[in-house]
Amino acid sequence: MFDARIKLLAFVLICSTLIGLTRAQEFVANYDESKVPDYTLPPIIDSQDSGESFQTAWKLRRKELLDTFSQHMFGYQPKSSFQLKCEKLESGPSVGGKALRQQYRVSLGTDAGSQVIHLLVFTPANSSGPVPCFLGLNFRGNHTVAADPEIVVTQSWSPNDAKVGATNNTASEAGRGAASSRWPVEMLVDAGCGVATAYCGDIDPDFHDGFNNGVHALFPDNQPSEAHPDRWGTISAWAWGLSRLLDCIQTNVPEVDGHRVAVVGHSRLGKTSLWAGATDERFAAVISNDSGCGGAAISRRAFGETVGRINTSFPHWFCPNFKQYNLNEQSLPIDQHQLVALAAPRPVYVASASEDQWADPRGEFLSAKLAGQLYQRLGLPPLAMNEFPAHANTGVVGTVSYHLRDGKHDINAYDWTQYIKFISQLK
Ligand code: GTR
Repeated sequence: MFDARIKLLAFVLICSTLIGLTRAQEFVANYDESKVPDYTLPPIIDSQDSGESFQTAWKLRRKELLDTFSQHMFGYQPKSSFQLKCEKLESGPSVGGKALRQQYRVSLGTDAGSQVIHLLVFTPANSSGPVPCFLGLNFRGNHTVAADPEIVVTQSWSPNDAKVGATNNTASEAGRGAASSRWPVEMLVDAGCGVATAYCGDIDPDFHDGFNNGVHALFPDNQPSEAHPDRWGTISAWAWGLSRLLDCIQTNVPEVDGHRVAVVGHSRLGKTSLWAGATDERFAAVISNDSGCGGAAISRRAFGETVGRINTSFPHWFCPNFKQYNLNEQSLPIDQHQLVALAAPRPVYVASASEDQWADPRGEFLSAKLAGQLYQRLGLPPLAMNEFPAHANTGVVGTVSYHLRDGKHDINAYDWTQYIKFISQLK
């Protein structure tokens, strides 16, 4: 009897140590370049053609890559129909009269339910015609983007965050303007650009509830499950939401040139902007800021945040199929240079920050560089930078753009200054 108990105890101890070791392995981030594993990247394209036939080959390959990214990583977006209504809630002067502020209510509906996204748009007050515009999601609600008291405080589920005065999963007035350093509206309108944004949580709340809430609820047939491990996770849902915002902008916002909208995002929302740009070619340009693992960083480098870690911390971001690649990046049928390449032939921007090792700046740079080789074969300029920059605040702005900003994981005036140069190439 005593012996059996000891055996059982030993068994339990061994099992928990093994589980613990596996977890620990997942959670220890490598920051040592010499420990990056050897890897072989899947090609962006195999075709040896040139000229017109290469353009055709890329169109076909693009479809194939989109399908593989959908199936193994982000999850397929719904194919069934839905209704969309875009109503203007209000408009007025903002930023001391320099900007026109507009707020729209974007209502989505299916037989299964409805969902409302609030869209906030700033355009220069004195523009003589439609302007190029940045469109990106924000982390904590439109009211955090600028201190303007007219901006609607989000009613959607909010993560508790003292910095923006959100408690009991509810946003509050205290958050007004809390993220304004990330959204330099005055600088953007002064440069002749528009900027449009919506709260990501209006589209899909950023927590794992088994894919029942947010826009997931509108499409029960497209819900990720054991039977359907290739259906949209939250990042794919956010990207789909960005396309719905573009629907609204293109049809209802004459101050914005709907053919010069650059999709932009920071961090998890930078992963989202890359996927939105890949799935929706109406976005005229694509910008990912510090997007890291699951964004622009090469997964096979397993530097900083890894596939296993991201799938453990954020089990709802990607489709269930992506979990097969936890601690198994070398088996991925895709890698992130191909995601950056999915923007081609449209201008694409990858940006990193020097202290943001978690997001693997060098891996982000490599993706931009490799994607640039595809652009070159399409007859466009490649990334005009061969090596990872030796110093921060170095970059190139062109069809394929990259910069390494000095400092932390963030999006700030330095980044936006480059994005203004970048968007100005859209004609
Ligand atoms: C981190 C996550 C990153 C990045 C970041 C963010 O916790 O590990 O992948 O997305 O959040 O969105 O700020």
